[in-house]
This record gives sequence, C-alpha cells and structure tokens, in this order.
Amino acid sequence: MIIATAGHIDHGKTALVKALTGVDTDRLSEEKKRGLSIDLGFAYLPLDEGYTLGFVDVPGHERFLRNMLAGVIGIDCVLLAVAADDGPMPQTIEHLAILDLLGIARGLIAITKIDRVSKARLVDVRRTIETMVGPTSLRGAEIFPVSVQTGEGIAALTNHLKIVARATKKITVGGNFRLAIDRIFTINGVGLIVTGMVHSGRIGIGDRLLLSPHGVVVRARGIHAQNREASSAFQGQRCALNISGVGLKKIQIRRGDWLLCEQSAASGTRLDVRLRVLFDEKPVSKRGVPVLVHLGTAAIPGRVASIQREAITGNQSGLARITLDRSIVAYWGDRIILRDQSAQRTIAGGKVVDPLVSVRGRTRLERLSVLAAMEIVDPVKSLANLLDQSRVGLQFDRFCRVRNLTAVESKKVLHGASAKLTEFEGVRLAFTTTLWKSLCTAIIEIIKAYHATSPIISGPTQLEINENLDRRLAVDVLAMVLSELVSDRRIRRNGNRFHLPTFWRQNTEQEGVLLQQILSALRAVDQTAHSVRELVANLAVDGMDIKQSLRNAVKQGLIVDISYDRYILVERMETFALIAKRLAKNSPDATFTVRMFSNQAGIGRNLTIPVLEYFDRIGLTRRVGDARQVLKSIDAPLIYHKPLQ
Ligand SMILES: Nc1nc2c(ncn2[C@@H]2O[C@H](COP(=O)(O)OP(=O)(O)OP(=O)(O)O)[C@@H](O)[C@H]2O)c(=O)[nH]1
Ligand SMILES: [Mg+2]
Repeated sequence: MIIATAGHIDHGKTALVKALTGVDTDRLSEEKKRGLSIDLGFAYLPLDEGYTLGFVDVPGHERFLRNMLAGVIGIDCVLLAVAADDGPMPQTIEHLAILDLLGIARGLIAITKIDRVSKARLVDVRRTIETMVGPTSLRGAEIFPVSVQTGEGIAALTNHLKIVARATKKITVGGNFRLAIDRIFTINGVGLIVTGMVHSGRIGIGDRLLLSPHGVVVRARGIHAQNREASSAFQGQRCALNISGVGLKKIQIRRGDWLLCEQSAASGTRLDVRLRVLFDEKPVSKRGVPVLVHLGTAAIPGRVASIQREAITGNQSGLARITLDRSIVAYWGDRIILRDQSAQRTIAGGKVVDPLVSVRGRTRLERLSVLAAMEIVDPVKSLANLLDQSRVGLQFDRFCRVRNLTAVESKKVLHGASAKLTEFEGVRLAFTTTLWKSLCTAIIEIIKAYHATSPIISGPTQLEINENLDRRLAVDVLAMVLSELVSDRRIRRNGNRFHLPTFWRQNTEQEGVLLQQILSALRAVDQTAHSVRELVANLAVDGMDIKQSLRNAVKQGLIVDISYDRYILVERMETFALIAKRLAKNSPDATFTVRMFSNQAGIGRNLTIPVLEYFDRIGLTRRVGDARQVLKSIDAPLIYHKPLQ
C-alpha cells in the first residue's frame, strides 16, 4: 500500500514520515537549507510479513501544489497532518478539498506537535478537525495525536497503518499496465531509471512498453517494486523501472509522461468528465474557462466548459468537456484536478468519463445520454446500455481502450452484455443481438418493398437500402449486415444490387419485345438452336442487348444454354426429354444410343451430343459406354435450369 501525506506547510509531514520509517525524505539541499519540502519524497517501511508500506511525502507550500498533486493522484490512502498549535490552515483546507475532489476515502489524520499544546487545546483542535472533514470524503477518518519530539502516539499510528495495510493486501489487479512517471534518473552502470505509481495492470521483466507521449517503445530490464528488487510489479505499487530502448537518449522524459502497455495507449486532446466545482468557485460556464489540468503526474493547460444545458455552479457536479493544449493519455475513471491557469487556486475536480471524444454530429441530448451510459461503473452494464442506444453498432475497440480492458477482460464484458461482434475491414463493431436482428429484418423488408414497386430492376443498391432505413447506417456497417445476409442466403447479390432469393426481374417493355423476337426465332421449325451471332444476324439487334436478354430468359426458365453460346427453348428440351424416356422404356436393356436419339428427334449429331450431355449434367440421363440410361421416372418434373447467383 502507498500512503501519501497531505497538509499545510511546516505541519510536520516530513518529520512524521521520518518517525515512522526512519527515512528523511527531504533529499534536496535546498529542502535541507530552507527546512521545507519542495518535491515529492519517498520512504518505505518494511513490515514483519514481508510486506512493504510506501510513503509519498508531499510539500505543503502552496507554490509546490503541482508536486503535491503529482503525489496524491492515483493514490488511495492519505495521511493528513494538522499541527496541534496551528490547527487547520489554508493548505490544510485546500489539500482536503483536493482529496475530496479525488474521492480519496481511505485516510487517517495525525494531529502533530502535541508536545507543544495543552490537553484542552488538543480537544479543541480535534473537534475543529472533525467538523472540517465532516462534509468531505475523509469524514469519520481516525485521528491520531502524535509528537515526534516525545514519540507519543507514533506506535499507535504505526499499528493502525499495519492493520490498514493488511486489510488492503488483496487489491484486485486489472487492466493493461500503466505507470505515471514522477522521477527520472540514471545510475552508473545500470542506466535509465524511471519511477512512479502503477495505476493499473502488471509488468514483468522483459516486457515491452510504450513511453508516452514520445511514442518510443522500451523494454523493462529491471524492476524494483516497493523499494525491493522484483521480477514483476503491479497495480497499487510504486516501482522503479530500468528501461532501455532505441532512441531513448534523444528524448527528454519528464514527470507527467506515462509508461503504457503497447496496445492500449489511448491519447487525445478532448476529455469529457464528471466535474465537481468547489464551493466558493465561479460557475463553469458553457463558454468555458482556461484551466490547468492535472492528471496522473502531468499538468497541461486547457479549457473547460459545461456540456450541460446550464453552467456547473459551485458545489455542484456536472458533465464538462476539457480541451487540452496538447494530447494526454487518459482512461475512464481517471481522477483529475483543475486549477486556474496561473496555478493559484483549485477550481474543480472529477473523473474522466470519455477520454476519446469525437466531435462528430450528435445532438447534445444524445451525447449526454451516451455519457450517462459511459458513467456506469460496471463495464458490462455500461456496454449493454451503450449498445441499447447505438442504432449503428458500437466501436468495441474504442470501448475497450477507454476502459483500459485487457483482451481477456473485454471478452468477458462482451459475453456479459450478450453482444454480437462483427468485424469489417479491421473495425470491430458490437451490436445487441436484438438490434442486429431488427436491422436484418428491416433490410429484407426494404428489398421486398423495392421488388413490389420496381419489378423490372433486380433490387436496390446498398445506397438505396440505406436511404430507406429509419436511420442511415455507416456504409461499413451496412456492408457488414448485407454480407452476412448474403452468406446466410437470406438475400442475393447481383452486381451492386440486392434481391430476395425468390425474386425474378421482370422485363421492361423493350426487353419484352426483344425476348418475343428471340423466342420466335428459336421456335422456327428449320433451326432448333441458335447462337448469339445467328440471332444478331436474324434480328438486326445489338449483340449486348441480345446477350442480356438471353441471360434473363435462361434465369426465367424460358430457354436453356445447352453449350457455350447455344440456346434452345425449354419446351423443345421437354419434348427431347420425353423422347429419351420413351427410347429407354422401349429398349430391352433400357438404354438408347446417340444415333437412336438423333433419328427420333430429327436433329443432327452436332446438336444431339450437347443435348444429351446437358441431360447428363442435370441428372436426367447417364452415359454407359456408347449408350445412355434414363435416371428419373418419366413423371418426375424436369429442372432445366438452376437459378443463377
Ligand atoms: N515540537 C515538535 N516539532 C515538530 C514536530 N513535528 C515536526 N516538528 C517540526 O516542525 C518543523 C516542520 O516539520 P516538517 O516535517 O518539515 O514539516 P512539513 O509538513 O514536512 O513541511 P513542508 O514539507 O514544507 O510542508 C520542523 O522544524 C520539525 O522539527 C513535533 O511533533 N513536535
Ligand atoms: Mg515536508
């Protein structure tokens, strides 16, 4: 467990950490000289059972509040020091307000320097403190009167910390690894070291990480977790990583940078947040105010504006959009603190709801309703709610990135929300099963209606389908639904048009006339089969039109293409089939030859062969040596054509 100190300047935070751990965290010479803390200090207290308590000592001076914030954001237990002689002072109040805005509920309060005050004063201070924390997240926190001078109360505080530490040993580790860098230094012979708090996930030696925002991939060569050499480190620990990587020397790593799991990095310049404005601060209007945004160990200038109907007034909470001057790595649930841009006052604090805001067309009401769903803590319920709202599918990878879910976690969430996942050109979209089904039904209905009104067109195009949907789908999504409908054989694709499997396109008037001409040419007694070339010569019509017409006539079951570029009427084929059946029936061994058929049908050998081969193909006859058997009973219906795809 990591405990951060908090409290006004000179209230004995550093002295208390030293009394608890034996470590003086004021390392800098300027700190020693001026007798105050400037930067974060780190100390560890190894407990009996091999468990280590970590302390982050923060400065109390208002000018170093930025460092204080870097120390407390991401930490879940705090030790607030209030000097018995002074009582609560301005930074006691400001730090407490910050802890409250960060929602840090686990904490203890130390009344320090009790050797300097009377019993009566101590009772008074305790009462003041209780009243002060009453309306904050530290309400009811235990209070320990201590003196580092006499040692009074130190043992009791240590014991209590041990109990708290034991109770929080089993922290649930989740998400992809991320660490907020707070210190960077090099050790001779070892190399570059970065330290910080592990906000989520775990890391092992050799793991690859992304150094953000530099975009450099590094490898963890060595790990110290809670001040001990370790093979891995996880959420809730402070750790020091020895990192190496190509191009590391060229960049300047700073406090505020992140080390992240390579795949998960989610960075942007817009954050939608649930914001609480401090009691005596001006409202956050819809026009926006300039602020300094503290997140993790970073501080970035930006603007914040209410995205609700009204401004967010003091002591109220509301949804706001932060627009940053440069991009930041943030995830759902990350705590933020907003200060004024001259870093004088803390204005507000809150939680990130959406770190990957896209500003594409939604009305404010729709956006607020999406954000309400995103705010739901349980990822399964949140996903289910988002899916219910999404009529065009939900970008699932984005959801996982926002929530910092590992692959295993995201699979569980998807299953929990009983969602359907479809992939199209690398984008994974999630749908509720109900939505998917209703989209399919709607599309089929549109195609059906299209057939009814436009029987001479072989169905609507994708665009026409989209225009007829209640709500237009993204082109990718529609393509995805259509391709599934096609592969489920519920619809068919014909070029760029879609039709029901049972639909046959009717002829236009012009096509009808041409078809009749073709049919009568084929009916001519002297010639049974025709090629396109012969038809062009006979009818003096363009070859392309004839080909098209022939194809349609085949589909409609009027003619048969018995061989390449040879067409014959279906009724002729029916007559030929009867001849074949009769020949087989009358023959002693139930077979007939090409010559017998040619004679009976009155057609030449060069037409007889393809006709019989066609019969073989459709399963009417079978060739046995030089003869043929008839496979179907005479009364069985003949299928001369299979509908084309
Ligand atoms: N008599 C007495 N003096 C104390 C006690 N605790 C701290 N002090 C003194 O108070 C002064 C400030 O203590 P620090 O621990 O440096 O205070 P701090 O809260 O860390 O101050 P900043 O880090 O600058 O915010 C030092 O001179 C300490 O010796 C105590 O219990 N009794
Ligand atoms: Mg100090």
